[in-house]
Amino acid sequence: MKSDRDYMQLALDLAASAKGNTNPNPCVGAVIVKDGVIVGTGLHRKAGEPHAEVHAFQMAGDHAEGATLYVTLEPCSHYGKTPPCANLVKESGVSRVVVATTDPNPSVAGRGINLLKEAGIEVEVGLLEGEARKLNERFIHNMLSNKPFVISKFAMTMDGKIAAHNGHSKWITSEEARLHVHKLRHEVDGILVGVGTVLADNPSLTTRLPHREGKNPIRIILDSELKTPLNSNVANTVEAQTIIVSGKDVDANKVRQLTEKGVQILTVSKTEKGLNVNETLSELYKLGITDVLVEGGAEINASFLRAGLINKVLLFMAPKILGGMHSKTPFGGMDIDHIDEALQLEFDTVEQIGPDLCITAYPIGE
Ligand code: AOF
Ligand code: ZN
Repeated sequence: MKSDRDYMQLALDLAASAKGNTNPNPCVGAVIVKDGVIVGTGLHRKAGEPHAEVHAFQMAGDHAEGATLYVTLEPCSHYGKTPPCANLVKESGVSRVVVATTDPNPSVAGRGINLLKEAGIEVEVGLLEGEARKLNERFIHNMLSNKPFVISKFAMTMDGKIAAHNGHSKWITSEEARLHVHKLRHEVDGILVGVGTVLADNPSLTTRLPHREGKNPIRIILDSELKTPLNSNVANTVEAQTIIVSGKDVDANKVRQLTEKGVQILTVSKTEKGLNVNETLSELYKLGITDVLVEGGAEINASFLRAGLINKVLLFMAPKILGGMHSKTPFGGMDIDHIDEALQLEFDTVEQIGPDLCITAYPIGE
């Protein structure tokens, strides 16, 4: 006999299978069970398409009468691109609804659950809530902050170096670890680097997966003075879109030349430390970018650290020791006097990828 937990786990697995495809929407899965038999399953595949519940009820048909619905996110109560799922649930005849977590969308935020309860349906909230919230960490952050979810990613040696003193860095981590990063690029809306990285490495910042076509994130270059070369890979927008974030007082001619190449220029205010990263994120969110992989360099990493804008850290650690006082480390910025001023995080997962470790951590309080 399967338990509530098993069915909710199935709903979560269904939801997770669309990870990276549903932006800006959350990943949601639904399972309908009648007398121990799964009569309907569904997931939200893509923004604009039907919600998870719609697919599940379509499959279940009349079998939904008296059944239990397991759904990973509170059924919606609003008219978005699609009509409210709560109405569908009420009309379906299910007698019990098990919800993993509430919907942080201000247009829903508990209203979906209330509608069901008012209709006399038994509703339970909180089963596998931790997993459900983690699956939609990006969506939850978007709804609460109106900013993209920021993942700070870096690769370093065991002694914390990202390059030799002369900048040589190819490669610190293994091919397996680098492939993992490409899978991640496929899942995010944006990938962000500073112009220093463009000038030093001329990266293409595209998704390269061996056996399937990857989705390219939008390339975002923080470049206060518009130094990105016209012949750089990121200025070639045939493969992927590029947004250059600059100050407001830049050369109009360069703006025109880059724009002609298809690059979008976003101007933001400056602080004494460079471009205003907080404003940058708000503007990127307005452009529909819901998450951003920040891939350095050290000063860009430091500006996100200083502004308290890192939501998740992804560290790839190679079993190598480089040594040296002048080899680069992942975060630049000002020297700090006291260890208590460090950003406090908690480790979440550790995974071995080829010879390397991939460690994820969240700032405490996130
Ligand atoms: C659900 N089930 O499968 C999803 C939900 O524009 P729309 O109509 O697609 O609405 C998007 C919002 O609906 C999204 O922001 C979130 O609040 C909720 N997503 N709700 O009941 C689903 N994907
Ligand atoms: Zn819905």
